Amino acid sequence: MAETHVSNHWTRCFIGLGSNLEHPVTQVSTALLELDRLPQCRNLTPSSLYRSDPVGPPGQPDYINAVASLETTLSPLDLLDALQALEQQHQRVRIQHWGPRTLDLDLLLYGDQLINNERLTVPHPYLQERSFVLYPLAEIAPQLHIPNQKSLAECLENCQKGSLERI
Ligand code: A4P
Ligand code: MG
Repeated sequence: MAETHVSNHWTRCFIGLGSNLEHPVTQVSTALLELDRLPQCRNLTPSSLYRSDPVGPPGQPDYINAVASLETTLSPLDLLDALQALEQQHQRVRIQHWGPRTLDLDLLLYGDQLINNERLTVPHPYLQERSFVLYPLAEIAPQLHIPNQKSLAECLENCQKGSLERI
């Protein structure tokens, strides 16, 4: 029988959650519970929920966002598969880039790793310019080191809070 390699190394990851369709507060709250139950994942730490104006195509509803950290033994691509399966469970339909969605799960950081392949760019490319990511991140990990980028504190200084409000 072929030997299956199961890593026992735990890596701390950060995941961004966003929704602006079909009861966004419920979508994000439910997704946090589902992340907490993912196999090979432990120690979920969620931020508060935040509301903000949409970035991207105008005329779409406000967004609810949150960030969560967790530790995982899943590889980055296996974790992405798990996140995309959860998006599918929330009946996400991809119609328009940056358009409205029931649930968007972005892998913001995977330990200190820099990843750039056709399915995954980590750190997430817009991390440092999005208040709806930076403020919840600062809430759960104020000392966070973002590989290859400025410190979280510096990113926050350069990023307008805009319409973002904690709910
Ligand atoms: N992909 C590459 N890197 C990653 C990563 N680090 N995490 C690939 C997750 N996925 C990653 O994603 C398209 C492909 O990106 C995936 O198949 C994956 O292989 P998608 O979620 O289907 O497409 P998208 O969401 O339309 O595009 P994108 O670039 O992910 O959009 P964003 O950056 O997620 O932005 N305004 C507010 N206020 N709040 C929001 O949450 N979100 C968006 C979407 C726009 N405006 C918003 C918000
Ligand atoms: Mg996305």
